[in-house]
Amino acid sequence: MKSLLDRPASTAAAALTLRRGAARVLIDNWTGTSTVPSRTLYPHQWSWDSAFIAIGLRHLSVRRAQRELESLLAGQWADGRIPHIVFNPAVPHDVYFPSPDFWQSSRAGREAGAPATPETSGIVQPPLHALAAWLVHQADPQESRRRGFLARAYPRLAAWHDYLRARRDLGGGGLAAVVHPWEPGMDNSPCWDQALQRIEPAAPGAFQRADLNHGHPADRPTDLDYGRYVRLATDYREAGYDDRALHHGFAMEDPGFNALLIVSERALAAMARDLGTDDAPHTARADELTRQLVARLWDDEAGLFRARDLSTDTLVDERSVTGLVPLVVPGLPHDVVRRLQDTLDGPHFSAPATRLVPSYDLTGHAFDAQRYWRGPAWFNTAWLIHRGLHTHGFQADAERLRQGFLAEAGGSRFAEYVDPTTGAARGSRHFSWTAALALDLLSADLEEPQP
Ligand code: 9WN
Repeated sequence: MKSLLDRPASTAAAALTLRRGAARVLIDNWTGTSTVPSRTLYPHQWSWDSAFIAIGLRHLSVRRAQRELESLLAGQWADGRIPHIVFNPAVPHDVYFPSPDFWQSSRAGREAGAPATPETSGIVQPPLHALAAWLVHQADPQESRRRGFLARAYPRLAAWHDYLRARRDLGGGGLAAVVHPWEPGMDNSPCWDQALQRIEPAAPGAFQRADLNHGHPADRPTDLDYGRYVRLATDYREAGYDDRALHHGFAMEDPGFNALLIVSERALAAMARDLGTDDAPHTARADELTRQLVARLWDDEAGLFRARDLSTDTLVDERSVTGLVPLVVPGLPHDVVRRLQDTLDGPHFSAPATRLVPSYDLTGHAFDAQRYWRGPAWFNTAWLIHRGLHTHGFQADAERLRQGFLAEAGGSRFAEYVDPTTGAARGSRHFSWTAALALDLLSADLEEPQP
């Protein structure tokens, strides 16, 4: 275990510069109660962003990291769901679409348990929160106990997982389904293309995009994608966000989403042990979810996990980084782990100009080096894969990815993502999770037991 100070002076100086830059981003993007993903493109609080951000913030301020998660939990619904956006009431409605007047959570979601305030969206994002809360706790267990952080967070996070189990097991095999392409966090991945073709888009005049005021059209989802996103969200809203009342037009078992559910279920087990309550139900659920993940989504021929389209009950024939994210799950069968590692190093994901992992198959028919989740390489998925490599003992690969991540995060001014064919920074800069996860990887050799 080396500390920053044990390293050669030039490396230590570079690390300090990077650390300062990352801290600056998180300070600038802090609103007083939480962190916006980007000051321009995303001016509210996002669910899985906040989990990634808290993981990095704990290295700057444990109190602030706790606050980040607690602000998000203030938007939790009584049915347990953690909404994908918690809106800042001070931000004008025309700055981000869809805004609170589209989701109408406090009115349309009242029966399902939406809070009266704050206003939120009605859909969810990947359940990384329990892992984030556990890592924040571990950063300073004494401070956490003094503030009762775990004792307050644990029942809320357990209720969140209960929601996913009770309302989102749409395939009946135990895995959680996502019902909107924004839910897996990889909005316009080619994995959703076929299923989205069955969705009648909302009329173009029925909504006004705000993302193109800041993002380049070549980087963003298309208008047709947005028409379908709006249609699906409108149908959900009109059903009162009640998963029992609506036959979801889009329903997928996503490997990345379920992998994060598993690591978070293990984190709940660790929290339960720490709090002196029964951890066995969480461990049993994590084990069962891991079995179902492999049984329902593993494609042995392709060497990665696939999304399952529940409308057709078939695996989606696309290779996406979401199919590699399950590497983060401890307790995967050994041969699955080895195949994932081979796939990472193979022609579909080994990019010429970045050590990060492209979001979609480099050789795939829909590959687009610039367009969001259709090719660009993202820092959050790289962090998850780094954690997976580390978990399964591939230390040399993990270290290579960590070094690449840190160099590219600093070199890109903490970009949202990079073009995997040129290495060029794309999307917004000073992006919060890029900065937060850089901070975490800078500290990675100073820690950390697995939950
Ligand atoms: C819709 C905030 C979010 C991320 C998602 C990313 C993008 C939103 C958008 O930005 O999605 O939720 O407007 O494009 O796809 O992963 O959480 O950073």
